[in-house]
Amino acid sequence: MNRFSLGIAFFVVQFAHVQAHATEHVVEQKNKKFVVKQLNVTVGDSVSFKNSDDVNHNVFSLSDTKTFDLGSYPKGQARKVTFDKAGMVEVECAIHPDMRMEVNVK
Ligand SMILES: [Cu+2]
Repeated sequence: MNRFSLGIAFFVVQFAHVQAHATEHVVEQKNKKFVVKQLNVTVGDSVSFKNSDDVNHNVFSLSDTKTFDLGSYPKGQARKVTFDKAGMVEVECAIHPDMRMEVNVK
């Protein structure tokens, strides 16, 4: 094995390691609130936001760490976002301005 292929092999092993340990968290939206106010996750983890209310919710963030917009969706649906960078992410609902939570990515 030459130096180059050794480097590739090392990269693949590292990548597999990260993938194997990525966790999918679930945060429910219920009674017009995120059921968790603060969530600690590891870089590479994803969070699935599940709407358990009779009204539509939206999930978005304008944070520098992770900017996203999952759009609006009804009861029973869940949409997922992966956090690939460390930092604090404030998550909001565009329909209900009081709905907020923080994801702390470490
Ligand atoms: Cu909402």
